[in-house]
Amino acid sequence: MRQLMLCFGMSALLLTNVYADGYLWLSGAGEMPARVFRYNLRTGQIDRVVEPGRWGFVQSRDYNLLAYDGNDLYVGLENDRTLLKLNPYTGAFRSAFAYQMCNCFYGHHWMKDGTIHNGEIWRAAPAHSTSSPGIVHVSDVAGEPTNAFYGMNRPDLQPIGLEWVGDALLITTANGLHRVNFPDEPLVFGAVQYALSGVPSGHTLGGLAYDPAGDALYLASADSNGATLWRVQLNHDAQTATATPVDNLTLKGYPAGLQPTALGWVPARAGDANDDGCVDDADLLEVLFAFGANNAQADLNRDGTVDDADLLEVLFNFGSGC
Ligand SMILES: [Ca+2]
Ligand SMILES: [Ca+2]
Repeated sequence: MRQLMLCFGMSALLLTNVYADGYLWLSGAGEMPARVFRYNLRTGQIDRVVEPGRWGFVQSRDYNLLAYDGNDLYVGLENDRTLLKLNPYTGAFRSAFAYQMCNCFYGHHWMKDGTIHNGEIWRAAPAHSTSSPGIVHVSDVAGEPTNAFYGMNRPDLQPIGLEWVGDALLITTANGLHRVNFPDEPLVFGAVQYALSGVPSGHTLGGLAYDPAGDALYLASADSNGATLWRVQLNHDAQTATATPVDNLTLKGYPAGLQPTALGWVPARAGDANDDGCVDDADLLEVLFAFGANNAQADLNRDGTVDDADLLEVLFNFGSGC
């Protein structure tokens, strides 16, 4: 355990200021109804917990995060057509709409992670049963039916995490990371496994999220002791993936025993010291009250001190997002 802690500490040092600031929203499968959690890269804390079941929609044992489309954070229920649009910073409810899909999968898909790519919603959907192939479903962001879905030619692959990284569609299964291959025939694809190093073999792999501005791919995994957030470096030619720990999520407030089946990336707004998506008086006060201190919340440029530079970041962005 001590070695593990040292490892996290060292990697945190090495990776300081490497990340683009932002938030990784995590699902938490294993509770009924489930919650979703926001991990803040700047402060290194789980700083928001949302309970979608309180809004009166169908309760779910796993609210699978999809993605941020520039305005909303999309959250789906594990086994229902409803999609929720949330404030991407606070997680507050904004709206809900029906998620169209093929009737043949309704009630049987237990959908997991997802992403928005070229205006379409992609979701990982494990097989209906052990004898049928896994599915990745496609809809569009307005919920209009596309009736497009893709099977896999590998019944043994049960997708959990799903993310586009450039022109590569990646999925995780419980114990492997794969790149999807789209062959010529429609509705069927295959996958090639990448050799994944860094993640302990006892961990179940979960959601994937990609920050295009920082060119950073994130992965969540867990075992019975807790969950870990990783950054993954891909080598498509060598078909390898190297994971480096970003943080021990359970030490930061993510409950042990839950599975982070989905991960969603939302970039931070410059100058937003209190992480509510709006740069205003509250951010100014956050910086002023911490002036001169080593305070991660107010240290917007992550140089270890709250000073003029952080204050200017608030002032230059004042009013943004409000
Ligand atoms: Ca703010
Ligand atoms: Ca600073």
